[in-house]
Amino acid sequence: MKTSDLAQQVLKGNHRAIARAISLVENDRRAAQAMMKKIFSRTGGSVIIGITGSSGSGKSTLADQMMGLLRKRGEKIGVVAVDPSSPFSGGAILGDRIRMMQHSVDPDIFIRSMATRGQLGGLAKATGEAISILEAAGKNFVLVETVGVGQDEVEVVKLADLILVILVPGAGDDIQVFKAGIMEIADIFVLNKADSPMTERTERQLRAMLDLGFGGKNPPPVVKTVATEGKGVESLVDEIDKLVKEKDKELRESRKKRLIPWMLRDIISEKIYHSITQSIDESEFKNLIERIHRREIDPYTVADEIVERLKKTSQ
Ligand SMILES: Nc1nc2c(ncn2[C@@H]2O[C@H](COP(=O)(O)OP(=O)(O)OP(=O)(O)O)[C@@H](O)[C@H]2O)c(=O)[nH]1
Ligand SMILES: [Mg+2]
Repeated sequence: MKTSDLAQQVLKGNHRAIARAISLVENDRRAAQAMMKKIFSRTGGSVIIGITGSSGSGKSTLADQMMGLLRKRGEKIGVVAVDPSSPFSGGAILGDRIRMMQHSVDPDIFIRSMATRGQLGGLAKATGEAISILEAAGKNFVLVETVGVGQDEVEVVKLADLILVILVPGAGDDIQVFKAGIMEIADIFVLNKADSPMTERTERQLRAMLDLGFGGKNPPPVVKTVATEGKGVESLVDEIDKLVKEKDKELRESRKKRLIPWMLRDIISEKIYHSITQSIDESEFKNLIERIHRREIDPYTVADEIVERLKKTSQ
């Protein structure tokens, strides 16, 4: 399919086209850019909800329940599940983890998993573009599920308009979430698995921590849920609605705007990188590496020369 046809189909909300477009973003940067150009004007209109928390905390189960409620309202939903540890993309392995979602067969819900591309920032870029594709495809809500550990993952979560941090009663490894700097960017705390006897204790600790951390300012709301039974999910969706309506209109705008310089820089450096790799052929590159290795020349001079040559050819 030509990129312009693909873009057309994405804009119509065709799920197969969305899937192909996301694969393009993951695997073929040049084609992806051509397509993104065609859909960009239709992006930026959805509510992006980041769902983060340690592995097994119930993110997928919760997302599934939220989808159920949002669907009843007639919302169209996209879900991106991000897996930083898996070298596979396209959902081969991660698919198992999200297959439990009962809504994966709903024609108005698109679910996709994405894995890291191995380079810092690569995951955030691909995820950001996947979100844009879902926005252009007319999804009102895009849920982004991520375990939230590691720099790359924190970047992914920052793509969201609204961030839910999922904690579970008595779990020591929630400290990981603290470390990653996720706590500071939470808009809503969800204490899931509230059917556990440890719930009250953890809730007390969490509220105490928030009172300290926010020094008098309103800390983010804490919502208790039992995702497996759907308990508390309605309150959670209410809180989300409230945030989206009130304080968040402005906040969302500024968050979205903050992403633009980041995105633009990224696209420019990608283009420059591409022209550099095009301007030297493989054998010359190998030769330069050999010479640097023998200390006949230094990499700084080589880099200067290549950039100079690039400037000349582009004039
Ligand atoms: N008791 C109880 N179990 C729950 C609750 N929510 C989820 N679970 C169970 O916890 C397990 C993990 O749930 P998932 O939704 O897969 O958790 P996740 O955070 O998406 O996990 P990863 O994607 O692997 O990081 C499953 O067996 C769920 O059935 C809850 O509120 N109470
Ligand atoms: Mg999951």
